[in-house]
Amino acid sequence: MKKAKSHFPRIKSIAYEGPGTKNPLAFRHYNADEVVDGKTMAAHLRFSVAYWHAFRGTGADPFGPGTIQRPWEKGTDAMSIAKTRMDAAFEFFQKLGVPFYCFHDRDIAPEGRTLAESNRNLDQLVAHAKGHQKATGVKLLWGTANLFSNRRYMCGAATNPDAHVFAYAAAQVKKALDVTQALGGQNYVFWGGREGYETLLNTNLKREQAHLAAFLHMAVDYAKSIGFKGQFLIEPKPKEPTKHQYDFDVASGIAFLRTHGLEPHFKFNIETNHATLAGHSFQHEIETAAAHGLLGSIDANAGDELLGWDTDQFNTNVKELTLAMVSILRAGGLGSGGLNFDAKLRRPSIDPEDLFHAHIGGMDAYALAFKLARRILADGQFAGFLKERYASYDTGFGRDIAKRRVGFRELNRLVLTKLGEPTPRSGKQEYLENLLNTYLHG
Ligand code: XUL
Ligand code: CO
Repeated sequence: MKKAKSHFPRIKSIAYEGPGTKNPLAFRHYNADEVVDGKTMAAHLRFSVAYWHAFRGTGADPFGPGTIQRPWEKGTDAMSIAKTRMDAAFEFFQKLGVPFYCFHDRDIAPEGRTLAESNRNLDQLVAHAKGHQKATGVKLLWGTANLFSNRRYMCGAATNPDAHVFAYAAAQVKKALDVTQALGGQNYVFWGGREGYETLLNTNLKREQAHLAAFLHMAVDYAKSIGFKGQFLIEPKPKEPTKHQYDFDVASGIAFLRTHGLEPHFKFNIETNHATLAGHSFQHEIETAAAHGLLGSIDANAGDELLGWDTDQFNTNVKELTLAMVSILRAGGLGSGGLNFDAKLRRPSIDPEDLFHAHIGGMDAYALAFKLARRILADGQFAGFLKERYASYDTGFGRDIAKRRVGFRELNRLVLTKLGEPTPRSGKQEYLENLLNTYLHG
């Protein structure tokens, strides 16, 4: 590939300079090559840049068009702009030092007038991406299809009342799977932004959910037929853009997967801001998935406590991330998943340099959280507390309960003849919160 001109001429590769550095374009905690437990930090954290925000985000909101104008978005030919944009993207990935990126089909190549034309456009950009991946070593964490922007999907894709739209979506996902496989994508994500409803007056909820299940079974069958080995991921979100989305949260996702025999084929891609929109903490969603062996990947971002929508901000809340990392590490990590920055710049953050500040902040916050979580787990104080708290289930009648060896009759007899009234024990929440703070703030 010929050496193109730099799109970020003023920015050098971002280096690790340690916590003492005053350089805002350096890492203070993320040291990609540092080996921890036989693996580099890069391999532990598996950071990824989201193409749609970093390279398609314009800062547009419902009250005004985009504010972010990139120098590489020049010209009138959509295909050549797409290629130059991709050149800029890979320069960014490389300078930032992320091992992965993620995209929707329509992020990287413009949609054509027909599906065949869209596919041809995509093929050209996939060939371009292949060259860049080879030259830089940056890999595809996951691919996905945009089944929510085009007006044909206004009433859903797989849950559309019109089977014609279902068929179109199936054809689009077939291609997206081909493309993800061609680029060595390690996962494939289903986020059903419009798989839900606005009103039950026009919606057959049961049929729509059955159609969604049929769609996902078709995807599983097709992936098998082409030998795609990547992990399928469901990304739950309760609402937005639809009023009610079917993959509401991890718990309802598990029920859906089990009901329709899909559980062996899927794990969850958990997004921080989606968790909070569902009324959960980020850690709750991670723990719920982990409890079922279904923790797959993370869309790393944050909401705003005062706003009730998906603000997709970069997360610099070390406390929230430390708790999340404790749960992720306790679950054995993310496997083929990673930490994908599904996060965007604020509307007034218009400098190309802001892209670096945003990702550096997100990566450093996660790296610090990773280190703190490892210390918390190594010290074992919280684990010891938990073990003690449930110890009554480890022996005697408690163990019989856990092993389901006793029933109401036996326990009734036991309480009446031997146990009597239980002695309440403190939950020690304040003590534990203070203990957590000793790790966060010394
Ligand atoms: C939207 C969202 C999507 C998915 C991929 O809220 O998170 O960008 O991550 O379709
Ligand atoms: Co997401």
